[in-house]
Amino acid sequence: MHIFHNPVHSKHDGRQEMFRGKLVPCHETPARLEYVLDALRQRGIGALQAPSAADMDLVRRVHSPRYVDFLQSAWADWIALDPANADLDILPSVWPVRGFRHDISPTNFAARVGLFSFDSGSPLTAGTWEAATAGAACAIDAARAVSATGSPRAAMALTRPPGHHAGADFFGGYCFLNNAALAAQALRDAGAERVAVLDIDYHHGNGTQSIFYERGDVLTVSVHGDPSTEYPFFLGYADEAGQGDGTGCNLNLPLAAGTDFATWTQALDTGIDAIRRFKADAVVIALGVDTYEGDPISKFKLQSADYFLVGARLAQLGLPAVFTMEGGYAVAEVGINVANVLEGYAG
Ligand code: SP5
Ligand code: ZN
Repeated sequence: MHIFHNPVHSKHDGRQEMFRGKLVPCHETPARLEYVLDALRQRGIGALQAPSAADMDLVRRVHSPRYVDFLQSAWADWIALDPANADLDILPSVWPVRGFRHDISPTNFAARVGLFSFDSGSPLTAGTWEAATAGAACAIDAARAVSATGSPRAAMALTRPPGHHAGADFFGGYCFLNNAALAAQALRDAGAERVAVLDIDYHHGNGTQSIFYERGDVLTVSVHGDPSTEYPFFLGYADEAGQGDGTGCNLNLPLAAGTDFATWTQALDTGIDAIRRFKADAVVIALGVDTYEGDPISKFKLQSADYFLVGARLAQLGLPAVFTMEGGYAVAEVGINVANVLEGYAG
């Protein structure tokens, strides 16, 4: 398997995230990816390579140009507010909700941060743009690698920050550019007529769902913690089936907090069946390992050995596949669990 790893991921290194009135240390840290790289190297899994430059035209088709411009200049704009801001990360503190306008972009930078985000748990830092665009490049390169004739049938974008919570024009949930959506669009552009995104992170892939919600060419499937109690709370319910051309092309499989592997894997099989019925030509797997029993912010009960079986089940789809790296916060075990998925996948 070709693994495109982000060589500048550690430039995104948030100091703190807001949680219930307190600033707490970030869960989404550079160490997470280092553990995965170490595990893959130790076990001889995959061929690691750096990505080429990101195709910004593709990024600007999946995300809105004004959001991409916002992200690119955010740090400079933040410093322009006050040079002392260099020692602080950007966190939003005001948002346009129901009844507010979304069609304007206020001059005030702090307001614009709120226009393009949905939580205060996702610090935007000096190196976020560089890290996120290199991650987008990993996703696009991985998609193009599996699309090319005679090339590997599976590839991975091993990157952070993760992507599945990022929408066309918003960041949140530690995500800025939607790597899974970029991979799906790159697969479409390379000739796959129908693409499925299978999201197995603990949290609902709200960004990916919203990007493709009205499209019939991309099926989005997500298995996740029930949003009535679990983040991101405001999307991910079972009755969200897609709209317009996308009607019937979104499948949410929410599961109660506390779900174990036996029940989780039944939902995975339901998702896999839907992808088969959709007759997808290729699949993107948004791989979060925050389904692990030891994850500090999540509540499923998968054990490390279960991830071999997850990989094996995904391989049974028999489709060209792009894996993107999403969540997983039990830092030392993230490497073991991702390596187990890939080993199970390879058979
Ligand atoms: C990519 C991804 O997995 N994003 C998840 C974002 C979750 N953000 C909310 C985290 C809330 C942390 N709660 C800590 C509770 C500790 N008891
Ligand atoms: Zn997650």
